[in-house]
Amino acid sequence: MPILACHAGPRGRLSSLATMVIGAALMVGGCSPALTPSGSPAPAGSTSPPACPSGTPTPATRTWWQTAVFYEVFVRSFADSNGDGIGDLKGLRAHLDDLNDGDEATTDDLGVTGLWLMPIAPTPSYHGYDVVDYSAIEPDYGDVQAFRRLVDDAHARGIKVVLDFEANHSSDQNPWFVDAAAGGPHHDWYIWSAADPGWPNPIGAGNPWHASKAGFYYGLFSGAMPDLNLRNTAVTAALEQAAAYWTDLGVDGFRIDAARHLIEDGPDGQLNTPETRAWLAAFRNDIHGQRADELVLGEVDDAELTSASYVTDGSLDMTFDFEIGPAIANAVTHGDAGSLLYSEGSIQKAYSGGGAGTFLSNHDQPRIMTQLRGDASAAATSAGALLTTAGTPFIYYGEELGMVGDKPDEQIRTPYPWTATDPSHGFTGGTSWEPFAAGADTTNAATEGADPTSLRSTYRDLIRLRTAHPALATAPLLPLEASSPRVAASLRIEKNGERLIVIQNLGTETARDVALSLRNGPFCAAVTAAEPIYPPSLATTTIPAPHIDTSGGFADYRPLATIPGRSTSVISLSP
Ligand SMILES: [Ca+2]
Ligand SMILES: [Ca+2]
Ligand SMILES: [Ca+2]
Repeated sequence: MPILACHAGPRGRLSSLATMVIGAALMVGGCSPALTPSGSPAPAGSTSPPACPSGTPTPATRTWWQTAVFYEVFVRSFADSNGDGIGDLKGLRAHLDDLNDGDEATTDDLGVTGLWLMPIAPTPSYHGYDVVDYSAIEPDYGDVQAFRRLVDDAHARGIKVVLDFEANHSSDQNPWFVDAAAGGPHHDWYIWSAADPGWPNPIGAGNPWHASKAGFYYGLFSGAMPDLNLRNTAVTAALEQAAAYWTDLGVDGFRIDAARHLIEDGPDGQLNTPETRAWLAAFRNDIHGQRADELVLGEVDDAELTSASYVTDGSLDMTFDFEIGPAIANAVTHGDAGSLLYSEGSIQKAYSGGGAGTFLSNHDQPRIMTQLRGDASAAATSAGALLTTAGTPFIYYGEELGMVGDKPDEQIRTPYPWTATDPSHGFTGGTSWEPFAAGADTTNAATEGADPTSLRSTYRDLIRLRTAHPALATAPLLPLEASSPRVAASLRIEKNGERLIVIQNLGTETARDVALSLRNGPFCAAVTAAEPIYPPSLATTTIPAPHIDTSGGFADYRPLATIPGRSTSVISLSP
């Protein structure tokens, strides 16, 4: 338990329970009178905050996906219902209560409010990113009935369902391509050249043009994944029809795979072309025409300013930000608060109207616990950053357990260990399609669910915090000056809404007597109370309120006498 103060200082107020805790702390390690939380000092002269603007305030409005916490699921690896060793829709449905049981009174469930399912359409591959039929269910995973039941049960629990959507390329076994390669009516559904155009590959090695009996065809990712010709309106119509099929089944949105690769403009124009953006904008309009609140999200695996530009120009509702995850991991690894606050400021600036999908790692990257070399406190602190910063967070299945895994891809997509029991770990009654990652004896849902200090319990608490305090998702982030370079502190304040201070100690050592300051802040009235809202262990602690000065900010505010290493704390301020 963090130790907050040694005695009640001139401005610090301590509850009797906190005093008892402090008494225990004195017996254990002693403490210094300097470690007293204190409201910021009132300067001499005028001390009133600036005047508030006149007029009737309106509360913030938010779409469902701005405040959602998503969970990315690889269905093949999540839960197997029939003993064939392959995860399926029925297995996922049977475990929905573990993700969110829809009952606010129970707190064992993780509490996520959105699912992103990696591809579930028929495919020859294990991963599914090469689709054979855009309006059907992969037989390994179940059937349409199983999908309907899954969606209905998810909705009943307050969980939205978003599907992966492969607009850029299909499988070479898709009947469209088989016909195209045979010179049939679908020939122009793909991209052909009589001779090899000799284009460079913009994302790696290998000729993006592939030889066939019908000539060379373009397939950026591989010959087994021919790019669709999205200049052909018949192709676009077929994809919109597929989207309508899933919308009718109740899905809440689509995650467009490889969204920056859709339409090519020649050897130097294979990424982020104006035609790609225009296609996405039209597709998004079509989806919104089907249902206005569906989320159209895109994978733009590019620099932050580029991925954000698809949102600011209206091509997509949301794109994944590929910079914040590595920035969090780096800041936590090095205990560097400045770089975390810089990255949080940068994503906010790039996504000026919101729409950032944030994540620590996904199905294409080494798992975050592997990136952090198994450092559990670093993983918990990274989760604290992800789940308190602006944007819509996506948790990759098993990340909350601390699952490990590195390339090749199969090793970062291993089966989910539900229990400690070898050899199937509650995932299957048979033999799992892929071995479990190392450590499943302890890194599993049951063991961690029973341990209030586990990484899963930390995720669960942080998800609950975020869901209860939507300002964490949508309020502007104002960095605070902290007297320790390892302490990242920020103010999250919404007009007429919540006002929160997030404090993270990224270092491994306890930080003491840290002063927080905000010059020229947004306050236009005094703050009379400060209440700890995270972690749960701070609940009984009394925290002084900051003194709002004439600049609308505060100076030398010491809300916590000690800040444990690798910790996340959140304080709520009241007028
Ligand atoms: Ca199965
Ligand atoms: Ca619950
Ligand atoms: Ca393409």
